[in-house]
Amino acid sequence: MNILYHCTFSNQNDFLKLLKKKFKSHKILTLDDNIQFEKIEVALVWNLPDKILKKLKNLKIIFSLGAGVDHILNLSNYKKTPIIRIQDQNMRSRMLNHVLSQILNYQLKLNDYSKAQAKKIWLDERYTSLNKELTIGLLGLGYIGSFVANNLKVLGYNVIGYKNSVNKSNLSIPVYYKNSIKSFLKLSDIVVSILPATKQTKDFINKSFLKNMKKNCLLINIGRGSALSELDLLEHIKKNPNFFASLDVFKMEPLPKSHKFWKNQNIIITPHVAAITDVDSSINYIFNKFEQFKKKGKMKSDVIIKNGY
Ligand code: OXD
Repeated sequence: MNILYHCTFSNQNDFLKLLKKKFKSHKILTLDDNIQFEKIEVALVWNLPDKILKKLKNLKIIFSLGAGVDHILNLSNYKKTPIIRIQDQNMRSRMLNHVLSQILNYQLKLNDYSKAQAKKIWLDERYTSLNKELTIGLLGLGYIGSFVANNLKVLGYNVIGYKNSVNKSNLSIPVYYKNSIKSFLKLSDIVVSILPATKQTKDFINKSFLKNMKKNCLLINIGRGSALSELDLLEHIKKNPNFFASLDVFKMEPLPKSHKFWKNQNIIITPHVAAITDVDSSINYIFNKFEQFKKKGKMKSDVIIKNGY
């Protein structure tokens, strides 16, 4: 089978080498090859150009090389081809580690000591909260969010969740729905957003959302940058000096050098690395799904296209 691979990860070449090994009885092609686009039935992609998608007239299935699928759904030539995204245990373990690192950095006030170290100051001790004294509110309780929630609970944090859709969840935490966002925010000392990029989540974290959060609070955004109104956040921090944010995703990536976030003392920036795609396990995941697809000749999307995630 002819498979197109296109990916903008920094380790895209290592990924390709391992893919070729795993799919040795198939042809893995990249845009550097001389491709007959109409022969491509399967595409493995991260940031595929729209003009290339347009040429794939016989595409039967698209694999997203990350957890998110907005990079596919946003293409104007996307015509409802089934999408399979990576749901990988290693990816969500990494996401949990990232969230935990940001919670602990805030909880233990580690930034105060780093700043003091730069000035050779031996700081007085700082009072720090115990896990059981903190409530972590999670926005987005899908494959990754539910795992993060369950594991934070095991560590003794109070964990609550917020979901827009009222459907079954196998979570052992209190879940707030739809209009109960104010109650959810009122309780949360730390809010973690794992929201996907959809029409409904656009600027969901805006002025009124921020106003309903506690004044001493940490916002962690590891979902999508489109869910946060960046200007509203900057305004909010100006008025609330004990409000902090840890941001891994942005409206524009890479974050432009001129962006005000870079110099804001209350904001920690990481460059969309909270849950990098694990090469070995994700290739195994894709391969297993591909084998199922090959057997049946078709496959149902594991993304609800109309919801956008
Ligand atoms: C993502 C990812 O979807 O990094 O953002 O997998």
